Amino acid sequence: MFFRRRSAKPDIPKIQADIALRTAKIVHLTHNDFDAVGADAVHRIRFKNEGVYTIFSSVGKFPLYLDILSQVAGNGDTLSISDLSYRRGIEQHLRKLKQKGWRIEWRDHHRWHEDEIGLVKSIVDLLHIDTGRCACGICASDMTPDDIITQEIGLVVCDYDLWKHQDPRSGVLGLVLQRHENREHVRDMLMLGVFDDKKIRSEYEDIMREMNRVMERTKRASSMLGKKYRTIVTPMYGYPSETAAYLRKQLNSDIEVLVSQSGKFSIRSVPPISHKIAREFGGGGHPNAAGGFFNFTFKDKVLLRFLKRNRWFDKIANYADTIQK
Ligand SMILES: [Mn+2]
Repeated sequence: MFFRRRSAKPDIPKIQADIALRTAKIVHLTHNDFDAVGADAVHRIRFKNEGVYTIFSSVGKFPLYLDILSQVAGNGDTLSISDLSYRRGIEQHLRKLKQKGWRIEWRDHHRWHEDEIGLVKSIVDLLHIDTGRCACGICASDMTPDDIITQEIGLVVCDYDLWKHQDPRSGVLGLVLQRHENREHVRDMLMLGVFDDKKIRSEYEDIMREMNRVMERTKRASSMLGKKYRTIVTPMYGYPSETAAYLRKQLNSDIEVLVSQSGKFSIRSVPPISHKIAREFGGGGHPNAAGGFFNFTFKDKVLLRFLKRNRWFDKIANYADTIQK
């Protein structure tokens, strides 16, 4: 299978019931990658007595989950948000959550505007943003500063999330967590201070084989565009981070844009301008890695699938060329 299985639609009534009937005192709403899984392990170590109910969310579904939560009474329990960044209009959900009796803590490492920080800070109980660390690292030093295991989890996750790649354990775990069904297993191992086992190994080897096929296929489909920057734009067949790194090495590009069938795209760049480019297309992120959204028509989708490119390819490459480093 070349196309990655799309995650199933969230079962909203079930999540609503789970939250309403929860015994856990902490609801942890987080992203769906390695950073989020590490942050969840930290939460579960810190709040082992209080109990943690976890929601792993894509960036796109974040407002939906806040909306679901804001319909349930908080009773003084804590909603802890991690590794998710500000979205326009999110303050309405936060206000409603406060009215419903939730304590809100938010830890993130994405880039926020000053006015966004001010706005959210005026509503939530705690907002901690640190762009120099991964979200898991922020949680570890905030929640369990004296715990040896969580400090090590933070180090391994930050090594991956901040693209340092010095610790061989981080590449393996980051990749294994591209399969969401591995999340609970890896998290439970992390909580024990275990970073490698038989299941993690065999998943890694299996994913490596699949990924090599995907990277070759992406390379064949890619277009080299741009004047100032060497910008590669290509359909996305999975593994965006690893594929972008592969394309950069193979084709000596400055910017890599991987576009999915829905119009969602993932961007990586050598010059620190990814977040600026993404912002132009309804997204955001970090200077060297970000994501956004093209408003695809039906024709755009057909062209992408069969011709491996459409009008948005030139649009984003041309826009990138207008940005200074
Ligand atoms: Mn992160």
